[in-house]
Amino acid sequence: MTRILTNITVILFSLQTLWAQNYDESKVLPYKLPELLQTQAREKVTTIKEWEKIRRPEILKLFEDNIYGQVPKDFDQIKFELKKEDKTAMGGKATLKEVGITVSRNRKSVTINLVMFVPNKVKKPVPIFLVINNRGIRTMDATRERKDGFWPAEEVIDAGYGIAGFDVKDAAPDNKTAYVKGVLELYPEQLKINNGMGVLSAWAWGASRAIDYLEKDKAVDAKKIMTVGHSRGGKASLWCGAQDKRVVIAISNDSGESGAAISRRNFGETIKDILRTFPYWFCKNYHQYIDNEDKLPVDQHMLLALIAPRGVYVGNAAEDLWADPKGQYLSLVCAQPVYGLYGFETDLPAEMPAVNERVFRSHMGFHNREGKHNMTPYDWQQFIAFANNYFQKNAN
Ligand code: GTR
Repeated sequence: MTRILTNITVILFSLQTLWAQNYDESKVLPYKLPELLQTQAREKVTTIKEWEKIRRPEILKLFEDNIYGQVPKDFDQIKFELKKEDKTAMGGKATLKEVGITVSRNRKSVTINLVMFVPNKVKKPVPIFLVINNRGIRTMDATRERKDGFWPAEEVIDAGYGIAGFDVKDAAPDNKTAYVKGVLELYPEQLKINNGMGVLSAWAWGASRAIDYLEKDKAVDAKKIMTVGHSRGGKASLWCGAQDKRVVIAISNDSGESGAAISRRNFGETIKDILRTFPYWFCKNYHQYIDNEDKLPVDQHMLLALIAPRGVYVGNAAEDLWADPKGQYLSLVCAQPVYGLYGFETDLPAEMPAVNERVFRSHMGFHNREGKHNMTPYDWQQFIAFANNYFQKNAN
């Protein structure tokens, strides 16, 4: 009986959320984005130096203090353990490595388990995609008996890239109460402050520790490490790319609210919706902006701008209106002035490209594929094409 009642409550609650949602473009209210190129002291930013020395650190701190919480950098020790290596994986075309990355601080430790494949028939170290994986270890089967389009390792290897990934739960379980069991055990003081590490910060931290390993692996080109994430993982991928300058391209897929989508646009998921279900993803201060987006000192275009002068990619699915593909496209368009400071291409069309038509510029890319919320081989084909284009245009 209680179960039935609970189920009814959940259904009513979901229906209420659905009804309350705006999916009508004509009902999008006008909004004003915070100034990207103006410092808190109201000085205009016109040079790379002013951006890098003043405005960029200001914006980074605003995201930390108001949305995601801190990403602590200090720890006592990091150890890499090669748990398994198979040079004959995928019928001989790739090498599999399974690496335990153990980080300790204050006598507590956490282990991030990395699964990776690198192609064998290559002369140089390879660029690699690092997936912040919210779909579980089963999507990254090391034996390759089970293949999953979410992590299409064979296709990535055939394209000449490496692919790696870790299950986000190694860094922080995706659960309202259990999220503290992981990285947060190393940094318990973070739980006591209003701008303390939320789960997205813990996942971004995990990705940075994976990069600590990848930088040391001779098979990997340390200057060509890309983060990839879907949805909540996409939010973490962008946040990681915003802070960790070793990420050469930050790729997000269907990242939506508090990812690539403009929060001030009342379309699809809102801050109120996301905090209702996932308060533990963010720092406590984010609650101030429920139904109060205009007070946010940043918006998500500024997160994308933090990734400059490196590459940023925003993938979408046309039926995933909850994640507001148009709001994600506008975010890219509005991040362009920072790319302009570096003299890069800033001529993204004002209108979002048609479904299945991608748009690539030297440092920014976007697509909106037909279909539903998911990360598919089609999305991966676009990531690979964008990476090919990026490395060709920005050869070092
Ligand atoms: C939804 C959440 C989105 C997105 C998604 C996912 O329920 O509201 O922001 O993160 O989950 O990760 O699949």
